[in-house]
Amino acid sequence: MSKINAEILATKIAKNYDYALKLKEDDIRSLLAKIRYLLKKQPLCKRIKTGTVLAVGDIHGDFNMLKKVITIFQKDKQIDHLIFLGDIVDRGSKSIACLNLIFALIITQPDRVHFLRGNHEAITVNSRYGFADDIQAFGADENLYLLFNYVFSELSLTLVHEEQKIFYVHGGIPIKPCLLEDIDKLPKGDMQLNNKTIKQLLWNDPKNEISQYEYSIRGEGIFNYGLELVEEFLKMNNLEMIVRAHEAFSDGYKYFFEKKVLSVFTSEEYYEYISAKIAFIDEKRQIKIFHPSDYENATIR
Ligand SMILES: [Mn+2]
Repeated sequence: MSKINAEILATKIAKNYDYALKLKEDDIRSLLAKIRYLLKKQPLCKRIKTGTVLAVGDIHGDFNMLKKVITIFQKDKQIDHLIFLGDIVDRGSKSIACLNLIFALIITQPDRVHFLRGNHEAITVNSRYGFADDIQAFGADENLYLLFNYVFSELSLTLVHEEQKIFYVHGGIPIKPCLLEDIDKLPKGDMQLNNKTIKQLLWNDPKNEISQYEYSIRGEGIFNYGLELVEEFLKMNNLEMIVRAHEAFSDGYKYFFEKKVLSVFTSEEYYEYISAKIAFIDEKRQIKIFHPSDYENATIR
């Protein structure tokens, strides 16, 4: 274990977000050791019983947007849970700082801050889209890069909010309908997304024009899912809705299947044509969707 106290470091970052930009390799290793310890105890399908949620889509290294989101979460006493739907790294300029900040929040408020795994939290993807280069530019070696990816492989894949009856996930549902208990039985530590179900939870997309499923142009083992498949999954798990991320719509969000699926996207740095959005969802599934700079004008959508 590192000599640096992760709790003290996390508290410092939670008070001054920009401190996440200044961490040394030993600081990062200390945060990672603590996070690894916390994640070991977490199931792959996390459950929360009640409380309001702020749902955040892909961040992709957009540190300024992440700071806006976290400022809202810290200020507004109405928000109980902050759920990151994955894809924190790659594409944008500050993947490492984004992770430092999110990890610090998890360490200081483990019951309120949730980080679900995205398809970019996998070594097969982040070796190619920026994160591996960021680690190299930071001056760290392969070992730190592997440690990050090991931690990613321990992240929860999904979260179920029992009162809202909402299933939170990065991509969506697998084509073979599964129970929440089946998700808990999936293997932890799958760094390369070798498991077919894990890959589909993180990669699949909803598509209005189909009812069951079809192959996706994204690649092998990835599918688009339709309304019938969604309804079957929701029914067998006593759920009402899916909230996911993974797709960059220009409005920053999109509903599918008469609002049974909501997609949100929260990164702008790499995507000039996108207006980032986050979603505030109360216990009764009333949803406000807004830009992180425009919280005052948040409206029900
Ligand atoms: Mn994605």
